[in-house]
This record gives sequence, C-alpha cells and structure tokens, in this order.
Amino acid sequence: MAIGHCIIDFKRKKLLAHSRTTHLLSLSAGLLLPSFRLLAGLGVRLGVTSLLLCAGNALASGNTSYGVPTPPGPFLTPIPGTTLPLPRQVPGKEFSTILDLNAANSPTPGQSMFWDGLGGVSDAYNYSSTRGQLDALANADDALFAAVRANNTFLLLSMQGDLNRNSVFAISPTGTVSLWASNSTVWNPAPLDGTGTGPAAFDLDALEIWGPELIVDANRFSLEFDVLPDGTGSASVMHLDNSVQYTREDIAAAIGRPDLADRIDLDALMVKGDDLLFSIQPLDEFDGGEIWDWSGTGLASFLYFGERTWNTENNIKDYFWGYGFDISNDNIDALEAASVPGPLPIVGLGAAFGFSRRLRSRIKARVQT
Ligand SMILES: [Ca+2]
Ligand SMILES: [Ca+2]
Ligand SMILES: [Ca+2]
Repeated sequence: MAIGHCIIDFKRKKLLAHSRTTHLLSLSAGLLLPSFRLLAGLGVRLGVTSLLLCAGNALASGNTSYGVPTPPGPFLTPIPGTTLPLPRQVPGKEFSTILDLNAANSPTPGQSMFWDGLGGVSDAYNYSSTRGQLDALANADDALFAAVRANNTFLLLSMQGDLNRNSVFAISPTGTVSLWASNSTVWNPAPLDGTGTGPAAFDLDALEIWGPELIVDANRFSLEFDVLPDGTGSASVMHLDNSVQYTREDIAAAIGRPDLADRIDLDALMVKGDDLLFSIQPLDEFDGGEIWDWSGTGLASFLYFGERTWNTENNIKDYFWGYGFDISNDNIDALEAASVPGPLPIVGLGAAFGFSRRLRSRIKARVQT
C-alpha cells in the first residue's frame, strides 16, 4: 500500500503527450507507472527523485529537494470527481508570485518555483531573462481541462492580492467555496518582509499543477502586459521556446473586443491544445473575474461552472463572502483544477505504519507477559 502510493504518477496530459512512445503499466487503484524510457526522456533525475521521495515518505527524515524535512505525497492521479486532494497529494506544482521572486527571495523577473504543498519551494524555470514578469502558467495538455467544462472537478483559482494570505481557492461542482492553499501552504516560512522582522505576505499569480515532481512542465505561459520575453513585441500565450500561440489580437477578438488588442493582458490560463480557459486583467467594463472558454477560433463564451456563469456580472466578492472569505477585488489571477474520485489516502502513511508496528509489538509484548 505504501509502495503503491509512493509511485509517482503523471498528469494525463503528460501521458497523452507521450502515449505513442510510452508503455504504461496499469496498476490497481488507478495509479499509473510511467516506463523507465519516459523517465529517461524527461530526465533521469526524476526517477531518482521519485525514489528518494518514496524513501523519504517512509523514513520521514532529512531534507527534501524543497528544503523542508517532510516530503510531499502520497501522490494521486488527476481524475474527474468530487473529492479535492490536498496540495501535498498533487505532484508537480509550480507557481509564481506577482513580483517574481526566486526561492532565495530575490526579485527575479520571469521566475517560477516548485512548491511541495508543505511550505517548501525551489526554483523551477525562468521564462523571461530580460524584464517580463510571469503572470500565467499552464501545460499544453492541462489535466482536468475537460472536467472543468463538464463541471466534474474542483476549479482552483487565485484572486489578485491573496488577501488574508489566502492563495488558492477551490470551487466545487455545486459552487461551494473552500480554501485550498494559504500563503504558508505554498511557501513557509514565507520570504521576510522589507523590515526583516517577519514573513511577508505574497500574491500568487500563476499556477500549474499535476506533473512530474521537480520537472518543469509549465510549457505555456503569459507575461505581465502580454509582452514578449525579449521585450520586442507582444503576445498573450507563448510556448516554452518563446514562440507565440496566441497574439493579443487573437485574445481580444475572442472576447469580442478587437479594439482592446493593444491593451489586453491575459493573466490566468488553462490550455488543452488549441483550447483555452482564461481570464484577463481588469480592462474597460471587464472586472478581471471573467473566465472565458475558447476553442481557439471564433468567439469565446463565458465558462459555466459550479452552478454559475463566470461573466462580469458574477460578483465574486459577494459570492466568496457568503462562504466567509474576504477578497480584495474580483480579479482572478490564476486558474487550475484538481480532483480525485476519493476517498483520500491517509497522509503520512510511513509514520502511521511505524506507529502501528510499535503498537503491535507493544500489544504483543503485553500479551506475552
Ligand atoms: Ca493571487
Ligand atoms: Ca499576461
Ligand atoms: Ca483576471
């Protein structure tokens, strides 16, 4: 059981992307084991890392690659459903702060970080070595993209400002709102504030989850103001190699406002091939809380999810307040999705086994005496 949960799985997007060259071993409990060739293709480091993580899970000793003593996991596979996994159970999480920082807390434009869901972070990738601030992350084949459209997963979103250090909220298929990750779930201890006297609050503004651990797989991104990484032009959605998937003209036309092409700024993103789920920075009549669902051609429509339409009229501030959460504004600045069929496996399985073994021997000793 412990071994099964230790096996690192990949998001379906990764599996699909490599399905032609990869043999998959289907395991019970819906877990999938990627072949060694896939591991090698993605970086031999991963295989070693996952083994280390498994060992760490059992031993719960030493620092993980994220710099904290407790390793994340047990990792789950993204599957449509009505159970929300814990952040630590979702492999391959990446994020960026609104003022891009690296794991050493130095301002680093374009920087993303891995986070383990237990407060540990490490540097992931720099998308803009020149000047641009990262403001949206996605994978070309985002897990659970179709499940969002089918209203059969949890929609994850971050609001601009992360008021009260609430970084990521989860919207259930029936529209209930819960907190999925606080500042300290993402990065703890958080970077010190300017006075050096305490942890500063930060605003998570880009999020990508479900992937191999400690391997960069956010291969779609947007920069603040939709500039190109070299600053010579503009684009809303880019590939990892800095080629343009969608221009600002494309996005402005998709929302029916081609006149906004020189001002639009995409700031939250999920991708599946040509299809996008996206939000923008507040602009004209748009308050930034809109989520558009777009096939890549023609007009986009507003997403219907959680028994509501995510258009401008959807007052997110009032909606969240109904669930006890205060937010600064209606601007969504990161999008993702998470679900498993449930129930959740027990967290800290290694420790639990250790305990039960001690308990058993104690009981045994008592019986013998
Ligand atoms: Ca945010
Ligand atoms: Ca942008
Ligand atoms: Ca927005």
